[in-house]
Amino acid sequence: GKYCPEDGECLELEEMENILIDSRDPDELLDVWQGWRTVSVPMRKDFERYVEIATEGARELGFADLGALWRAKYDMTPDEFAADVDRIWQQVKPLYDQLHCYVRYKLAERYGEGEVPLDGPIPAHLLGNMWAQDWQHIADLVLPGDADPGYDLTALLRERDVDALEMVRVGERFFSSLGFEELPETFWERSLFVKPDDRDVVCHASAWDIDWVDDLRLKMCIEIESEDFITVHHELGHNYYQRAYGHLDPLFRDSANDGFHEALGDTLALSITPAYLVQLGFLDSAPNGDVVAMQLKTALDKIAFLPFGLLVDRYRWQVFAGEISPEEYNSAWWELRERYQGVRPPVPRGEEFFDPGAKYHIANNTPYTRYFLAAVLHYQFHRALCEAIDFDGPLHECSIYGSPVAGERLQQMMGMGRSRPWQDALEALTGQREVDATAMVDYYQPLMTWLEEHNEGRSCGW
Ligand code: X8Z
Ligand code: ZN
Repeated sequence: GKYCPEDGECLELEEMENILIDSRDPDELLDVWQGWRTVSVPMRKDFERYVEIATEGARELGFADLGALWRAKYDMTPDEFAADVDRIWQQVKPLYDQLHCYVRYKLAERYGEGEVPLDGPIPAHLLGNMWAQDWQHIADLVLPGDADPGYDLTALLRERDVDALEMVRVGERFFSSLGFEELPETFWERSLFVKPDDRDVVCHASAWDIDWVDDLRLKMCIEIESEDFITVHHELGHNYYQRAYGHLDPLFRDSANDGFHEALGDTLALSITPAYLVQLGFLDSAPNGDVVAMQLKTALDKIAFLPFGLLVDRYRWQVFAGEISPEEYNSAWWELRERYQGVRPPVPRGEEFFDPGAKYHIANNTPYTRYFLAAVLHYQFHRALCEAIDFDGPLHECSIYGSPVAGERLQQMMGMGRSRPWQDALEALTGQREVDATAMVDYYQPLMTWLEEHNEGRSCGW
């Protein structure tokens, strides 16, 4: 999709995303926010038809609807799975509520209480991301003036002239340091790392296993910035997982559940600590950064994501079950956005629009609860690996870089593919049989204490 403003050149999604990242002019933000949502208007009818066909297909296979089919892939009943997701959300919701409260105050300081009322949901175009799904790009507005994280990864990458290829090489070296075999030569020949200027491509990052042998590839339009550095690790996680289960029967060539696939690379990325950046040569010495500032920065990415990760499929489950009818496709979407995320559309969005379709995974029929699971799971993996290597210190300082012991643990789990219930795979890695958000909660304890202090006496919620 492209957005062609009346008085200017057409914009692609990546350009509009960069405006949301850089601009602090509410009118400009609103323009691209609305502009991108023109691409999904024509999807509305097709989506309705897709739901009909999907329901027919799911019923033929013996499921109530496509949502039940999706939820049936977790070694428990669809209802048990939905309840388990709720349980996990309740574990992390206090973190989100505190972050939301703090960020809303900061945005009101910047844009005024007229634009950001202190008792309501936050206008979705002010959060630095097209879907308000992660807020890392408004860190400059949100971090207290005296809080210094000690370093800025985007600046470090640019200062060192690290290019897209080198970012992937650094990611590969991390896996190698854990004992994983290097990527095949064909990976480097056949992957796409940089947005080509002679043709249109789907830039949404993905990782491929073309021949189920070793033709692994990454497809991504890498920009030189910290978010994409993390995403490179995320995608490589998919590739190394694919390789680890490649020897199994075709039916088992997948992750334990889809959340595991999404969590693998993110687990490694948690080890991109200041100490690791020193080892990499990106920093001369570990900066004496402020822990809370550092955590606030990552929380704007990881904690802010949680309700979005949950609601995308809450929405589709209800659509597929017929609980949301085509006449309410858009209003129901915004009700869920408000209920879970506490955000609202900056302008009225009636049924002439189809805003859910402006999110890749909805247009692309890709389930999304996997990202919610992964958002919690990768902290649980990280905690287990840090215990396995006898790391002594706070979780946010632990890096598994260079540890074959951690690599061996990961390999054991990944090599099981989906040949066992996911609970067995989780147990092999962590000793636990349930998704447990206490690792994430413990990780952010310093930030949580600080947020509670700062929000004291404020009215939170929406
Ligand atoms: O789609 C992705 C990955 C590819 S599996 C880049 N993610 C979700 C998104 O972009 O919405 C990663 C985080 C959530
Ligand atoms: Zn992924």
